Amino acid sequence: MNRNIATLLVDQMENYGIEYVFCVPGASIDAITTALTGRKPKLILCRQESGAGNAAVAYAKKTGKPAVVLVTAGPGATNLVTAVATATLEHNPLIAICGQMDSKTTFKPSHQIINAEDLFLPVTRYSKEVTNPDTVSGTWDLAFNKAITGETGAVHLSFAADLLAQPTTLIASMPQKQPVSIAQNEDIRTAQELIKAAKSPLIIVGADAASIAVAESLETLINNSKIPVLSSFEGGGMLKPQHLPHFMGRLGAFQNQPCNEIIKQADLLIAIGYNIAELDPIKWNPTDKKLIHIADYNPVIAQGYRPNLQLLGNISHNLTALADGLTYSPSIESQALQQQIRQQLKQRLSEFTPPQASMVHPLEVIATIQETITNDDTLVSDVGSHQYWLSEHFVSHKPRQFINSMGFQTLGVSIAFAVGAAFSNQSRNLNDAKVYSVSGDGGVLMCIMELATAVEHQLPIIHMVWKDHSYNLVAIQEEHKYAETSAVKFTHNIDFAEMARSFGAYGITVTSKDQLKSALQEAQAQAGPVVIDIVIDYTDNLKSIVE
Ligand SMILES: Cc1ncc(C[n+]2csc(CCOP(=O)(O)OP(=O)(O)O)c2C)c(N)n1
Ligand SMILES: [Mg+2]
Repeated sequence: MNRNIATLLVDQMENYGIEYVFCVPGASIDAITTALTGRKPKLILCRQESGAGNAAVAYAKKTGKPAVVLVTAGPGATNLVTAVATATLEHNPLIAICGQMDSKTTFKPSHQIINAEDLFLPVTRYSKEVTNPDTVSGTWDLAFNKAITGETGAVHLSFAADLLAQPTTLIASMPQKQPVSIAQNEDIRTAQELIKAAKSPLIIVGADAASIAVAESLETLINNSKIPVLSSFEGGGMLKPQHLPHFMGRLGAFQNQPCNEIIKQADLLIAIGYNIAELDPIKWNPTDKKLIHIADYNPVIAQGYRPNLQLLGNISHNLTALADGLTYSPSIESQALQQQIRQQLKQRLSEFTPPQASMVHPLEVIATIQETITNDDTLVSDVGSHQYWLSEHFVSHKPRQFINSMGFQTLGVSIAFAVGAAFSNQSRNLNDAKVYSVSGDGGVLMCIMELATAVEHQLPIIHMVWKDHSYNLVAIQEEHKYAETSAVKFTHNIDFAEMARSFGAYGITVTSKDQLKSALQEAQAQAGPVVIDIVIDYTDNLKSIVE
């Protein structure tokens, strides 16, 4: 086949180390799918653009690297918008490539036309329809660098079908070395002085810090300072087991967590890689306490987040510098409070209303997952009440072991996230790693199509549907606000195990904790995906999550 602009684009992907192209095809991009044949980036055929997009989001959450999501013009592009917005708000790098209709027909009310550049503008770091062959490589370079630097996020490029088909002799560019910035020594010293002057400092770790490199430097900082640590929903897994005495749990969205007391008493907050989209800082810092911001970018300044000092640049490097030579211990009162909170965190794992007959309590599911999961495995959560249970109670010692969508809080990500996570394991040769995944009975139907992708690739995904016949997270908030609910109940029972079998996956139904234990063993023995339909008892949700 003749070399054309589509080939040039695939050369760009290959030069930049793109491993996966998650795709739903269409005539406007068939030149690219054709050009991908036999090339390094693996094309993964998905079943809906949101699924393709969310698989790429999960790949980025797991690896810190962008994948390409490739979709067709018009409805392909509009279907992709939510996943792209999720990536951008949650700071996950992603390259969205859309087809466009032939240039002679664009921007008239013609077949499948949409102005994709404008469509993606508010949900990306960069959005461009490329119209000139000479600018293909340069625009790719620019877009890719925007996706991977600073706050990181999604970028969008679209190409008209006739441009993609155009013959070319142009050569693809190579990635350039990125500048690495670090905080000034003077600022590091000021941060050390602020810590030494504090009685009860508190570290809050956010999603942007969740990497192995940062976890290692955080370990040194905690060794040298014994400062207690809280994490956001996406910033977990950062402490080793020996540092658990300093782990105060995760920030809940409803200010009812054991950690709230230590937040109240803190006189210095150290926010490390905190993405304010996860939980508005006004919820944990309404009185604007002393704050140190440690991240790779300047924060948006607003009530609750007015840093007295910013340590900008490479987080891991700056934390190591901060820990260097620092000897500090929080006040006796602060240490006593740490112990008290640890006690409460432990206690609440066993203090719950026993489940009704033929039902399982969320904490029983979490305890069973906790017993089963190994270090290289991933746990994915969808959005809903199950997400709060998992985020607040599942303990992990590996960054990004637990992934979920908390910034955009996109319902219906789980199975696509599980697919993306499973491919990220393949690319890192983690061939025995399983992906455990949880959704509600609402969200699962927003991503079930990607179970077909998981079956086709025989991905080792164990997906648990927590069936309560409602959109529970909405229901409990309505109950709290109005003492009644509306628009949240499902009246028809869906047999998710049977549904899984019809996809070619393995299906199991579970109505007790013991059954779940053996179901997980049975599931582990399968080569491909498994769906476990769990009848869940949500009696404790209102009390545990909201009140
Ligand atoms: C795309 C999208 N639509 C709607 C919502 C609002 N929402 C958040 S949680 C939720 C209910 C989830 O129900 P389910 O999946 O059954 O989980 P459960 O809360 O019952 O555990 C809804 C509708 C959202 N966050 N995202
Ligand atoms: Mg539900």
